Amino acid sequence: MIERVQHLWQEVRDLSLGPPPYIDRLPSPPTPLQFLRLYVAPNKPCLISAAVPHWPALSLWPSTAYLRETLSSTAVSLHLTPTGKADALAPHPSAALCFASAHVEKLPFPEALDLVMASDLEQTNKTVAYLQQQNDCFRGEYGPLAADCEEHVPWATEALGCSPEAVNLWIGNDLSETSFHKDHYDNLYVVITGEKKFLLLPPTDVHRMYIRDYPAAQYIYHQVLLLRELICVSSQDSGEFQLELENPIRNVPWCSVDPYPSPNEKQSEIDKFPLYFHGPKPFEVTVKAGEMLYLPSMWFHHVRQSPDDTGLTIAINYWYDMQFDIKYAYFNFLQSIPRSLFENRALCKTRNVKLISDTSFRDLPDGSDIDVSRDVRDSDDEND
Ligand SMILES: O=C(O)CCC(=O)C(=O)O
Repeated sequence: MIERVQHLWQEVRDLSLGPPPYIDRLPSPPTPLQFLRLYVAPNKPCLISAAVPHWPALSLWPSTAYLRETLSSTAVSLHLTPTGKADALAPHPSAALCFASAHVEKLPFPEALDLVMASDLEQTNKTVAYLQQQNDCFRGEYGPLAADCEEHVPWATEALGCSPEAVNLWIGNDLSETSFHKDHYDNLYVVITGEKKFLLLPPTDVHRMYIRDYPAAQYIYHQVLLLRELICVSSQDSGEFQLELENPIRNVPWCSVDPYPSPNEKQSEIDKFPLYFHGPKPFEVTVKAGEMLYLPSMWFHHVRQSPDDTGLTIAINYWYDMQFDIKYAYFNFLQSIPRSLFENRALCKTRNVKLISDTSFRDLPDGSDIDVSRDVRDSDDEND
Protein backbone atom coordinates (compact mmCIF):
# COMPACT_ATOMS: atom_id res chain seq x y z
CA MET A 1 0.00 0.00 0.00
CA ILE A 2 2.74 2.51 0.89
CA GLU A 3 4.24 2.11 -2.58
CA ARG A 4 0.91 3.02 -4.19
CA VAL A 5 0.48 6.09 -2.01
CA GLN A 6 4.05 7.18 -2.67
CA HIS A 7 3.40 6.71 -6.35
CA LEU A 8 0.41 9.05 -6.04
CA TRP A 9 2.53 11.74 -4.33
CA GLN A 10 5.00 11.50 -7.14
CA GLU A 11 2.60 11.22 -10.03
CA VAL A 12 0.83 14.51 -9.21
CA ARG A 13 4.24 16.21 -9.16
CA ASP A 14 5.27 14.61 -12.44
CA LEU A 15 2.02 15.19 -14.28
CA SER A 16 0.95 18.55 -12.98
CA LEU A 17 2.71 20.31 -10.12
CA GLY A 18 6.35 20.01 -11.07
CA PRO A 19 9.25 19.34 -8.74
CA PRO A 20 9.15 21.01 -5.34
CA PRO A 21 10.05 23.48 -3.95
CA TYR A 22 9.08 25.61 -6.97
CA ILE A 23 5.70 26.90 -8.00
CA ASP A 24 4.80 28.82 -11.15
CA ARG A 25 5.42 32.56 -11.12
CA LEU A 26 3.40 34.88 -13.35
CA PRO A 27 4.65 38.43 -13.96
CA SER A 28 1.12 39.88 -13.91
CA PRO A 29 -2.43 38.63 -13.35
CA PRO A 30 -3.70 35.91 -15.73
CA THR A 31 -6.89 36.27 -17.71
CA PRO A 32 -9.88 34.51 -16.12
CA LEU A 33 -9.61 31.74 -18.72
CA GLN A 34 -5.89 31.20 -18.14
CA PHE A 35 -6.45 31.17 -14.40
CA LEU A 36 -9.27 28.65 -14.68
CA ARG A 37 -7.45 26.34 -17.11
CA LEU A 38 -3.94 26.43 -15.73
CA TYR A 39 -4.50 26.74 -12.00
CA VAL A 40 -8.07 26.32 -10.71
CA ALA A 41 -9.01 23.24 -12.71
CA PRO A 42 -5.72 21.41 -11.94
CA ASN A 43 -5.81 22.63 -8.30
CA LYS A 44 -2.32 24.08 -8.69
CA PRO A 45 -0.82 27.09 -6.87
CA CYS A 46 0.89 30.04 -8.52
CA LEU A 47 2.50 33.31 -7.48
CA ILE A 48 1.62 36.52 -9.29
CA SER A 49 4.31 39.22 -9.15
CA ALA A 50 2.78 42.60 -9.98
CA ALA A 51 -0.62 41.55 -8.76
CA VAL A 52 -2.16 44.77 -7.47
CA PRO A 53 0.02 47.71 -8.63
CA HIS A 54 -2.99 50.06 -8.58
CA TRP A 55 -3.98 49.48 -4.95
CA PRO A 56 -3.51 52.56 -2.67
CA ALA A 57 -2.84 50.11 0.20
CA LEU A 58 0.66 49.43 -1.14
CA SER A 59 1.79 52.99 -0.49
CA LEU A 60 -0.53 53.83 2.43
CA TRP A 61 -0.35 50.85 4.79
CA PRO A 62 3.39 50.79 5.40
CA SER A 63 2.71 53.99 7.35
CA THR A 64 1.50 53.12 10.83
CA ALA A 65 0.51 56.80 11.23
CA TYR A 66 -1.97 56.38 8.37
CA LEU A 67 -3.40 53.18 9.84
CA ARG A 68 -3.70 54.69 13.33
CA GLU A 69 -5.48 57.75 12.00
CA THR A 70 -7.85 55.91 9.66
CA LEU A 71 -8.76 53.36 12.33
CA SER A 72 -8.51 55.70 15.33
CA SER A 73 -11.98 54.89 16.61
CA THR A 74 -12.32 51.33 15.32
CA ALA A 75 -12.45 48.29 17.60
CA VAL A 76 -10.62 45.25 16.21
CA SER A 77 -10.04 41.64 17.28
CA LEU A 78 -6.61 40.93 18.70
CA HIS A 79 -5.36 37.34 19.13
CA LEU A 80 -3.05 36.82 22.10
CA THR A 81 -0.86 33.80 22.86
CA PRO A 82 2.28 33.15 24.92
CA THR A 83 4.03 31.51 21.94
CA GLY A 84 2.86 33.18 18.72
CA LYS A 85 1.16 29.91 17.76
CA ALA A 86 -2.63 30.06 17.75
CA ASP A 87 -4.84 27.34 16.28
CA ALA A 88 -1.87 25.08 16.86
CA LEU A 89 -0.91 22.13 19.03
CA ALA A 90 0.33 22.94 22.52
CA PRO A 91 1.17 20.83 25.58
CA HIS A 92 -1.51 20.80 28.26
CA PRO A 93 -0.90 19.52 31.80
CA SER A 94 -3.88 17.15 31.67
CA ALA A 95 -3.57 15.99 28.05
CA ALA A 96 -0.45 15.29 26.10
CA LEU A 97 -1.22 17.81 23.39
CA CYS A 98 -4.27 19.95 22.75
CA PHE A 99 -5.50 22.20 19.97
CA ALA A 100 -4.97 25.69 21.41
CA SER A 101 -6.83 28.78 20.22
CA ALA A 102 -5.81 32.34 21.05
CA HIS A 103 -7.31 34.59 23.68
CA VAL A 104 -9.29 37.11 21.61
CA GLU A 105 -9.71 40.65 22.87
CA LYS A 106 -11.54 43.52 21.18
CA LEU A 107 -9.50 46.72 21.51
CA PRO A 108 -9.30 50.10 19.80
CA PHE A 109 -7.01 49.68 16.78
CA PRO A 110 -4.20 52.01 17.97
CA GLU A 111 -3.87 50.06 21.26
CA ALA A 112 -4.07 46.74 19.50
CA LEU A 113 -1.33 47.80 17.08
CA ASP A 114 0.87 48.87 20.00
CA LEU A 115 0.47 45.38 21.45
CA VAL A 116 1.44 43.72 18.16
CA MET A 117 4.56 45.89 18.08
CA ALA A 118 5.34 45.21 21.76
CA SER A 119 5.06 41.41 21.27
CA ASP A 120 7.97 39.71 22.95
CA LEU A 121 9.07 36.16 23.66
CA GLU A 122 12.20 37.14 25.56
CA GLN A 123 10.66 38.71 28.65
CA THR A 124 9.17 36.83 31.55
CA ASN A 125 5.67 37.78 30.40
CA LYS A 126 5.76 36.27 26.99
CA THR A 127 2.95 37.71 24.90
CA VAL A 128 2.49 37.63 21.15
CA ALA A 129 -0.33 39.65 19.60
CA TYR A 130 -1.65 39.05 16.08
CA LEU A 131 -4.36 41.20 14.51
CA GLN A 132 -6.52 38.74 12.63
CA GLN A 133 -10.03 37.34 12.68
CA GLN A 134 -11.09 34.90 10.03
CA ASN A 135 -14.67 36.06 9.81
CA ASP A 136 -14.59 38.51 6.90
CA CYS A 137 -12.95 41.01 9.24
CA PHE A 138 -11.72 43.28 6.45
CA ARG A 139 -15.25 44.08 5.30
CA GLY A 140 -16.43 44.32 8.92
CA GLU A 141 -13.95 45.60 11.49
CA TYR A 142 -11.63 47.28 8.97
CA GLY A 143 -14.35 49.00 6.90
CA PRO A 144 -12.54 52.40 6.98
CA LEU A 145 -9.70 50.83 4.90
CA ALA A 146 -12.06 49.52 2.18
CA ALA A 147 -11.09 52.10 -0.46
CA ASP A 148 -7.41 51.08 -0.26
CA CYS A 149 -7.97 47.66 -1.90
CA GLU A 150 -10.46 46.06 -4.23
CA GLU A 151 -13.63 44.42 -2.94
CA HIS A 152 -12.70 41.27 -4.82
CA VAL A 153 -10.14 40.00 -7.34
CA PRO A 154 -11.95 40.65 -10.64
CA TRP A 155 -10.28 37.98 -12.79
CA ALA A 156 -10.65 35.39 -10.02
CA THR A 157 -14.28 36.30 -9.42
CA GLU A 158 -14.98 35.78 -13.12
CA ALA A 159 -13.09 32.49 -13.27
CA LEU A 160 -14.62 31.09 -10.10
CA GLY A 161 -18.11 32.38 -10.85
CA CYS A 162 -18.78 33.81 -7.40
CA SER A 163 -17.80 36.66 -5.08
CA PRO A 164 -15.49 36.12 -2.12
CA GLU A 165 -17.14 34.50 0.88
CA ALA A 166 -14.74 36.31 3.22
CA VAL A 167 -11.99 38.94 3.03
CA ASN A 168 -9.57 38.87 5.95
CA LEU A 169 -6.78 41.16 7.14
CA TRP A 170 -3.63 39.92 8.93
CA ILE A 171 -1.28 42.29 10.81
CA GLY A 172 1.56 40.68 12.75
CA ASN A 173 5.29 40.23 12.95
CA ASP A 174 7.84 37.43 12.86
CA LEU A 175 6.68 36.03 16.21
CA SER A 176 3.34 34.86 14.82
CA GLU A 177 3.21 31.57 12.96
CA THR A 178 0.31 29.63 11.47
CA SER A 179 0.48 25.85 11.79
CA PHE A 180 -0.14 23.37 8.97
CA HIS A 181 -3.82 23.15 8.05
CA LYS A 182 -6.09 23.21 5.00
CA ASP A 183 -9.17 25.28 4.16
CA HIS A 184 -12.24 24.63 2.04
CA TYR A 185 -11.64 27.81 0.07
CA ASP A 186 -9.76 28.95 -2.99
CA ASN A 187 -7.48 31.53 -1.42
CA LEU A 188 -6.01 34.63 -3.08
CA TYR A 189 -3.47 35.93 -0.60
CA VAL A 190 -1.90 39.38 -1.10
CA VAL A 191 1.01 40.71 0.95
CA ILE A 192 0.98 44.49 1.39
CA THR A 193 4.12 44.97 3.48
CA GLY A 194 6.75 42.57 4.85
CA GLU A 195 6.94 38.97 3.61
CA LYS A 196 5.12 35.69 4.20
CA LYS A 197 6.75 32.33 3.74
CA PHE A 198 4.40 29.48 2.88
CA LEU A 199 5.15 25.76 2.92
CA LEU A 200 2.65 23.91 0.77
CA LEU A 201 1.64 20.28 0.35
CA PRO A 202 -1.02 19.09 -2.09
CA PRO A 203 -4.15 17.33 -0.81
CA THR A 204 -2.81 14.02 -2.17
CA ASP A 205 -0.18 14.13 0.61
CA VAL A 206 -2.80 14.06 3.38
CA HIS A 207 -1.23 11.06 5.18
CA ARG A 208 2.05 12.98 5.53
CA MET A 209 0.30 15.50 7.82
CA TYR A 210 -0.55 12.89 10.51
CA ILE A 211 -3.99 14.38 11.14
CA ARG A 212 -5.17 13.29 14.57
CA ASP A 213 -7.89 14.31 17.02
CA TYR A 214 -6.79 16.77 19.72
CA PRO A 215 -8.98 18.19 22.52
CA ALA A 216 -9.84 21.85 21.92
CA ALA A 217 -8.49 24.39 24.40
CA GLN A 218 -8.26 28.15 24.66
CA TYR A 219 -5.68 30.48 26.09
CA ILE A 220 -7.21 32.69 28.76
CA TYR A 221 -5.27 35.82 29.50
CA HIS A 222 -5.73 36.98 33.07
CA GLN A 223 -5.52 40.60 34.09
CA VAL A 224 -6.41 41.68 30.60
CA LEU A 225 -6.99 45.19 31.83
CA LEU A 226 -3.27 45.46 32.45
CA LEU A 227 -2.60 44.83 28.78
CA ARG A 228 -2.72 48.54 28.24
CA GLU A 229 0.02 49.08 30.78
CA LEU A 230 2.14 46.49 29.02
CA ILE A 231 2.43 48.92 26.12
CA CYS A 232 3.99 51.63 28.32
CA VAL A 233 5.74 49.59 31.01
CA SER A 234 7.20 46.57 29.35
CA SER A 235 8.55 45.04 32.57
CA GLN A 236 5.12 45.24 34.23
CA ASP A 237 3.83 42.00 35.69
CA SER A 238 0.94 42.03 33.30
CA GLY A 239 -0.74 38.72 33.89
CA GLU A 240 -0.38 35.29 32.48
CA PHE A 241 -1.93 32.78 30.16
CA GLN A 242 -3.79 29.67 31.17
CA LEU A 243 -4.70 26.99 28.70
CA GLU A 244 -8.23 25.77 29.46
CA LEU A 245 -9.65 22.64 27.88
CA GLU A 246 -13.18 22.99 26.58
CA ASN A 247 -15.78 21.35 28.76
CA PRO A 248 -17.33 19.07 27.53
CA ILE A 249 -14.33 17.86 25.56
CA ARG A 250 -14.47 18.66 21.86
CA ASN A 251 -11.97 16.99 19.56
CA VAL A 252 -10.45 18.84 16.63
CA PRO A 253 -8.72 16.89 13.85
CA TRP A 254 -5.45 18.76 13.21
CA CYS A 255 -2.11 18.27 11.44
CA SER A 256 0.55 16.97 13.83
CA VAL A 257 3.66 18.04 11.92
CA ASP A 258 5.74 21.07 12.93
CA PRO A 259 7.99 21.61 9.91
CA TYR A 260 10.50 23.67 11.91
CA PRO A 261 11.24 21.69 15.08
CA SER A 262 13.80 23.11 17.50
CA PRO A 263 17.28 21.55 17.15
CA ASN A 264 16.87 19.40 20.25
CA GLU A 265 13.47 18.08 19.09
CA LYS A 266 14.40 17.59 15.46
CA GLN A 267 15.34 13.91 15.59
CA SER A 268 12.33 12.87 17.64
CA GLU A 269 10.00 14.78 15.25
CA ILE A 270 11.62 13.09 12.26
CA ASP A 271 11.13 9.71 13.94
CA LYS A 272 7.48 10.49 14.74
CA PHE A 273 6.58 11.84 11.31
CA PRO A 274 8.77 10.03 8.75
CA LEU A 275 6.23 10.36 5.93
CA TYR A 276 6.61 14.14 6.15
CA PHE A 277 10.31 14.43 6.80
CA HIS A 278 11.44 11.68 4.43
CA GLY A 279 8.90 12.28 1.69
CA PRO A 280 9.07 14.84 -1.16
CA LYS A 281 9.96 18.35 -0.05
CA PRO A 282 7.07 20.74 0.43
CA PHE A 283 6.55 23.48 -2.13
CA GLU A 284 7.92 26.76 -0.79
CA VAL A 285 7.02 30.28 -1.66
CA THR A 286 7.85 33.65 -0.18
CA VAL A 287 5.18 36.22 -0.97
CA LYS A 288 6.55 39.76 -1.00
CA ALA A 289 4.83 43.14 -0.92
CA GLY A 290 2.58 43.57 -3.96
CA GLU A 291 2.56 39.84 -4.77
CA MET A 292 -0.37 37.45 -4.67
CA LEU A 293 -0.38 33.72 -3.99
CA TYR A 294 -3.12 31.55 -5.41
CA LEU A 295 -3.51 28.81 -2.82
CA PRO A 296 -5.97 26.23 -4.15
CA SER A 297 -8.58 24.70 -1.88
CA MET A 298 -7.56 21.81 0.39
CA TRP A 299 -3.81 22.42 0.05
CA PHE A 300 -2.01 22.10 3.38
CA HIS A 301 -0.16 25.26 4.29
CA HIS A 302 2.13 26.51 7.03
CA VAL A 303 2.88 30.25 7.26
CA ARG A 304 5.70 32.29 8.78
CA GLN A 305 6.33 35.98 8.29
CA SER A 306 9.03 38.60 8.40
CA PRO A 307 8.29 42.27 8.94
CA ASP A 308 9.10 45.47 7.06
CA ASP A 309 11.12 48.39 8.55
CA THR A 310 8.24 49.37 10.84
CA GLY A 311 8.21 45.86 12.31
CA LEU A 312 4.96 44.70 10.70
CA THR A 313 3.75 42.22 8.10
CA ILE A 314 0.37 43.10 6.60
CA ALA A 315 -1.63 40.88 4.27
CA ILE A 316 -5.17 40.55 3.01
CA ASN A 317 -6.77 37.44 1.61
CA TYR A 318 -9.87 36.60 -0.38
CA TRP A 319 -11.58 33.30 0.34
CA TYR A 320 -13.78 31.99 -2.44
CA ASP A 321 -16.01 29.00 -1.68
CA MET A 322 -14.56 25.83 -3.19
CA GLN A 323 -16.47 23.46 -5.44
CA PHE A 324 -17.36 20.29 -3.56
CA ASP A 325 -16.85 18.23 -6.69
CA ILE A 326 -15.15 14.98 -7.68
CA LYS A 327 -11.77 16.18 -6.30
CA TYR A 328 -13.34 16.53 -2.88
CA ALA A 329 -14.81 13.03 -3.16
CA TYR A 330 -11.41 11.58 -4.18
CA PHE A 331 -9.75 13.39 -1.30
CA ASN A 332 -12.24 11.96 1.21
CA PHE A 333 -11.66 8.49 -0.17
CA LEU A 334 -7.88 8.86 0.10
CA GLN A 335 -8.11 10.24 3.61
CA SER A 336 -10.29 7.31 4.66
CA ILE A 337 -7.38 4.90 4.04
CA PRO A 338 -5.89 4.50 7.53
CA ARG A 339 -2.25 5.49 7.82
CA SER A 340 -1.72 2.42 9.98
CA LEU A 341 -2.08 0.30 6.83
CA PHE A 342 1.30 1.47 5.71
CA GLU A 343 2.87 3.41 8.56
CA ASN A 344 5.16 0.70 9.92
CA ARG A 345 6.55 -0.23 6.57
CA ALA A 346 6.86 3.44 5.78
CA LEU A 347 9.35 3.89 8.60
CA CYS A 348 11.96 2.01 6.68
CA LYS A 349 10.74 2.59 3.13
CA THR A 350 10.26 6.35 3.08
CA ARG A 351 13.93 7.07 3.61
CA ASN A 352 14.26 6.12 -0.05
CA VAL A 353 11.40 8.26 -1.35
CA LYS A 354 12.62 10.09 -4.42
CA LEU A 355 10.86 11.78 -7.29
CA ILE A 356 10.81 9.60 -10.39
CA SER A 357 11.28 12.56 -12.67
CA ASP A 358 13.67 15.31 -11.74
CA THR A 359 12.79 17.61 -14.60
CA SER A 360 12.93 21.21 -13.48
CA PHE A 361 10.45 22.60 -15.97
CA ARG A 362 7.47 21.22 -17.78
CA ASP A 363 5.84 22.49 -20.97
CA LEU A 364 2.63 24.38 -20.55
CA PRO A 365 -0.50 22.96 -22.15
CA ASP A 366 -0.78 23.47 -25.91
CA GLY A 367 -2.09 26.85 -26.92
CA SER A 368 -1.14 28.56 -23.68
CA ASP A 369 0.37 31.98 -24.24
CA ILE A 370 0.74 32.84 -20.59
CA ASP A 371 4.15 34.09 -19.48
CA VAL A 372 5.11 31.79 -16.65
CA SER A 373 8.32 30.76 -14.96
CA ARG A 374 9.17 28.46 -12.10
CA ASP A 375 9.73 30.35 -8.90
CA VAL A 376 13.31 29.44 -8.10
CA ARG A 377 13.91 32.41 -5.87
CA ASP A 378 12.88 30.81 -2.62
CA SER A 379 14.44 27.42 -2.68
CA ASP A 380 16.53 26.60 0.30
CA ASP A 381 17.32 23.50 2.22
CA GLU A 382 15.60 24.28 5.47
CA ASN A 383 13.44 21.18 5.13
CA ASP A 384 16.13 18.71 4.31
O1 LIG B 1 -1.18 34.57 7.26
C1 LIG B 1 -1.35 33.70 8.10
O2 LIG B 1 -0.85 33.74 9.22
C2 LIG B 1 -2.21 32.50 7.78
C3 LIG B 1 -2.96 32.56 6.47
C4 LIG B 1 -3.84 31.36 6.24
O3 LIG B 1 -3.70 30.35 6.86
C5 LIG B 1 -4.87 31.42 5.22
O4 LIG B 1 -4.99 32.44 4.51
O5 LIG B 1 -5.62 30.43 5.08
